Order: sequence, then structure tokens, then C-alpha cells
Amino acid sequence: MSSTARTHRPAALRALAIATMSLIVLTTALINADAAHAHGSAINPPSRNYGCWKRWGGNFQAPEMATQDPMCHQAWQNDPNGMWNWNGLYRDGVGGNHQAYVPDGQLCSAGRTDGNRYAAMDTPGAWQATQVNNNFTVTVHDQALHGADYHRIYVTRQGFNPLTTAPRWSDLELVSQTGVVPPGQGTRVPNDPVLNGVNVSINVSAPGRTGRHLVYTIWKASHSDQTYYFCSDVIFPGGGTTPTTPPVTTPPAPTTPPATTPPAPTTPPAPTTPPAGTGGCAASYTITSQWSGGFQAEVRVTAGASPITGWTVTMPFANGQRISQAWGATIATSGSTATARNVGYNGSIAAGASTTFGFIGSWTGTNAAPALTCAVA
Ligand SMILES: [Cu+2]
Repeated sequence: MSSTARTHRPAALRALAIATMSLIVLTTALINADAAHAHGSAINPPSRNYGCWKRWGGNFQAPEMATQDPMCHQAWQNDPNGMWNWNGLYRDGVGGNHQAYVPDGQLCSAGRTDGNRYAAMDTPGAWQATQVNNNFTVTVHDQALHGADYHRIYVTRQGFNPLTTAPRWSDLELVSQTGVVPPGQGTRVPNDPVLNGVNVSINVSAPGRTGRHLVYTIWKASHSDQTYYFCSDVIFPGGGTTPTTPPVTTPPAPTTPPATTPPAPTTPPAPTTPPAGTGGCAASYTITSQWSGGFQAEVRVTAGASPITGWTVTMPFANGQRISQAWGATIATSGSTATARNVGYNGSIAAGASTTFGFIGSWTGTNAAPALTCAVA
């Protein structure tokens, strides 16, 4: 009897131990599965953090990111988990009161959900943007087949400038709202280990827009009170080489975090006009992004040994490139040569200091950098 007890007690203990270990393994597996299957994001036009993960996740410590994709660089510097968890930009328990939980100036971080993790998404600037037509499709990837109570798609109103401004609710215009999307409805992405759920595509129409804008997507998932918020940067056709409206340089909304706000838009002109000459200026050219048929470039204008009060940069394009939209400069084109002149706020540069302007252009075949010349005005 006692021998029976002795032989059974260890067996029972062993069974208990095995059961406990199984439970631990099972729990771990569930946690891992949950982290792996996760949630989703807007993938086209891509949300800011999905785009940064897609372009740089395999090379996130690359130093060239700082110059080639500076907004992603500041995002990775702020918190890499904002990119690794590109599918987790959501809030729980909003109850449909989006504006109560997501304040103006923090729309792109879902009101700083998860603290600092996604804060860099709110920083305005030259995020890499997707060219779209005024009728286009927003694709949301639903990894975990949550389905949707609805998707709401907003586009910023014409005149809003995402280069300088974090959006407020009043900057948005609703362009589409879907009904219920049952879990699993959508299109499977073949052979993609990451996008292993369904793509939900929403057609939208945003007439009257030209140039840079933001698409703001709200995805109210169906499985619980969980709402996702995405900012996607886009460029609509048109806008002209010489904007009829002055470059939009709305100062950041007061609630905008000061993170890396651009220079104040109205630098007063220097009180005296120094003689142009001794110092002059120099200009350098960087292609910040390039895609089939299009590219975005930045030109840095640096004053020489003397301060300057105006500048002109000449860009002789050798490969037929054409500028379609510019900011921080007024562009005039003659033949293959584009001439960029400072705008009101960035003509005055202290000795040795610099300013930048940027533009979107088209190219075919070759997209060589032009040999720039800089002249003081
Ligand atoms: Cu989820």
C-alpha cells in the first residue's frame, strides 16, 4: 500500500509537472501566435510606419536613411518599435468617439497610443509619398481577419500642407465610409509571410486636390472595440511648376508637438543688404526618393562667408527631367533648364547657414543629378 503510494505519488507529481510545463508552453505559444498574427495597417497608399518598415526594416540602421528618407529616419530614431509594430497603431475602448480620444495634431499617432511609440508619425515633413489620381483605391491589410464595422477614409482639404503641418480634424474631409466588412472578406495575398490576412480595398474619390495631401483611414475592427488610425502621404497630379497660390506655409497648429518643427515661415528680411559677392552661395542636390516615372529631390542652398538676402539656383537637367511641383522655391523652366528662386521666408541666409527647397519631378531612362550653380540675388 505504502509502496503503491510511493510508486504513484511520483507518477502523479510527474504528470502534474508535465501538465504545468505543457500549460507554460501552450501559453507561450499563444502569446507568440498573438504577436505574430497581429492586426494590420493601410498598405497602399502605405501608412507612414508601414512604409518606413517596408522600405527600411531590412536595413534599419543604414546611415543613408538620414538623407534618403529623413522622416523615416526620425521615426526609427524615435522608437523602432513603431515600425516593428507597424500593424499595432490602434486604440482600444474608443467607443466610436474618435475625436475625443485622438486630439488635433496627434491624428497620425492615434493620440499617442502606446505612449511615445508612434509619436514620430505626427511629425510633419517630406514623408515619402505615393502618387495617386483623384480617384484611387485605399488598401487596408487585415492580418487577423478582424473584419470591420466600417472603414472611414478622409483626405485633407486643398490648401493643407503636410510638409509643415500635423493635421487637425478640421483639415479632413470624409470621402468614403464603408459598411460592415465580414471577417475574412477581401483578397488573399499569395505567398506573403507577413501580409497573411486579407486586403480590403476601398475606392475613393477626392476631386479638386493637387499636390501633397494626407489620406486618413479609420478602421473600426469588428472583433472588439478596437480602432485603427493611419496617415498615408499622397501626391495628386497637377499643382503646376509655378504655384498660383503662394507656397503654403501654415505655421504648425498650436497643439503640434515641437519635435522637429520646420523653421518659422516668416523670417524677417535682414535689416541691411550686404554686398553680394565675397561669399556667394553653393547648392547641393539630393534625390530623396525615386519611383517609376517620378522622383523627389531636395536642394540645399548654403551661404558663403557673407550673409545673403536672396538666391537663384540653376538646374540644367540633361535627361529630360521635368519638375511638376515645388516647395520652398519658385521654379521657372526654360528648355531643359529649371531656375529656382527663393520664396519670401528663405531668401535670407546667415553666413555659412543653409536652407532647402524641394520638388517632385518626372523622369525616364536616366535621372542624373544636374550640375547646379548658385547665384546671390
Ligand atoms: Cu488585431
